[in-house]
Amino acid sequence: MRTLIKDGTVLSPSGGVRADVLVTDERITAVTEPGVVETADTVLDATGKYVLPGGIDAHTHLEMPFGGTFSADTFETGTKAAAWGGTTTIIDFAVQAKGTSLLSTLDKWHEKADGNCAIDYGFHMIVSDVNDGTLKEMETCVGAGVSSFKMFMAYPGVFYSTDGEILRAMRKATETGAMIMMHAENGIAIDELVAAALAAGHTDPVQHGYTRPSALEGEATSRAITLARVTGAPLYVVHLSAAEALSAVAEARDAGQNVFAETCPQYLYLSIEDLAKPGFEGAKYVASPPLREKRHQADLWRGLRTNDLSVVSTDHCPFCFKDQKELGRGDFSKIPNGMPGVEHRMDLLHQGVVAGEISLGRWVETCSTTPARMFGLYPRKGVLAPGSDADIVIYDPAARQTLSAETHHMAVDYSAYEGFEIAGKVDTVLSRGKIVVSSAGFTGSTSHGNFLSRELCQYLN
Ligand code: DUC
Ligand code: ZN
Ligand code: ZN
Ligand code: ZN
Repeated sequence: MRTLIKDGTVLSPSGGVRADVLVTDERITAVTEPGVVETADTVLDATGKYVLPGGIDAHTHLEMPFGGTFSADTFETGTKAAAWGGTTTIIDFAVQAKGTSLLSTLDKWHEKADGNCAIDYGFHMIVSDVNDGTLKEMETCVGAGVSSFKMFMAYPGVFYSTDGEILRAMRKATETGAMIMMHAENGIAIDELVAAALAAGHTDPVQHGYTRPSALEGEATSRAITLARVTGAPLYVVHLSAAEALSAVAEARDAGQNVFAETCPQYLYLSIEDLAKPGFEGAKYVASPPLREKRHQADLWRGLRTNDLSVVSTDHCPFCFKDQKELGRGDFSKIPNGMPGVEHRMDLLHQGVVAGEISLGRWVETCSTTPARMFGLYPRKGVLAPGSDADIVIYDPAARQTLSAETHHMAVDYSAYEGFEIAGKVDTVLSRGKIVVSSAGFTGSTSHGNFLSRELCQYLN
């Protein structure tokens, strides 16, 4: 079965060229000058459109347990929504509960995901219980294709690890070549600020932002970088939101340390003003780290241009406004932490291209090529080249759309981007050669996605 995508502008980190892409079964078999291959079983005309490697969202939480509830998207609904938005790979987080093993956690996540994904998927592992057994199991995880481990400097009593525990896990990461991913917020200090706010009767959603100041993200990021330097471990700072944290990352990178960071669309486009919306509306925007003052946004865009921010992921972690965010009415600290976004990352970052914040090349690089290399999936994913999986997005920059909960495909009852006008829209999506989204709608299947056993990060000095 051959599919020819002809007359489009093929994008890569170095920009765009007019080219045709030939797909044979699940792989790309040729990228040629226009017209070289004359016909195929299916011919897709991409005139006036971009042809790019499918998006890779390296940070999602599907069916994630949180305080007695679960994030609202299942692997089925979440991966379908991702496909609608031009994302053809996700890396989701398996969550170790305290007192359980990493390998039983991994089994559990395979049970949830296997056979239920519309696109290919991998896992990171959240380590919340550092002990000799866990450290040993990290090696087995790496062998099983789970080569990155998230730790938390926030949430004391739940996911939090002490500096000593982080140090031990980092040593193991150095030994195995695995990546340590860090939620860098000073949770000990934050918990004091939260308790003080509640004691003073401050219960509204905006308090979530006030009690998690950007300085405490900067402090934790610097500390994580220091621990990584002492141990030699590669470090990837997840969901970076604050200028102070970005400065720390930039300084470490300038010094040649293996430190990387991602940001998320919500930190580029939304702010604490959304958290401060009247009534309980702000609960829709509760995520950690919190939405910041607008002044941080220009720094984050600059970080994307300079590669101090290498990746854009969504931290997709949706909770319904009506029945889940409600848990925190009257106590902001009980609002489930997370926002929906897996469907809109490619569109929102394309807006950054339209606005002149980033180039077309950086759009593809931060949303596909770099996540593939960062997490050991390249060149199978993240590039349109012979031999690569035919995960391909045809994107129409001339189309227009308005984001809304009425039309999105995520299983959540609100949109964080309600009413946003977007220049550009996904036209057609192929996952391993199969057309899964087109003008005919979703034509994939939720048993199509394969588990991706990942190699190590491909950027280490
Ligand atoms: N961190 C995440 O990465 N996702 C959801 C909540 C959190 O604290
Ligand atoms: Zn986090
Ligand atoms: Zn997350
Ligand atoms: Zn719901």
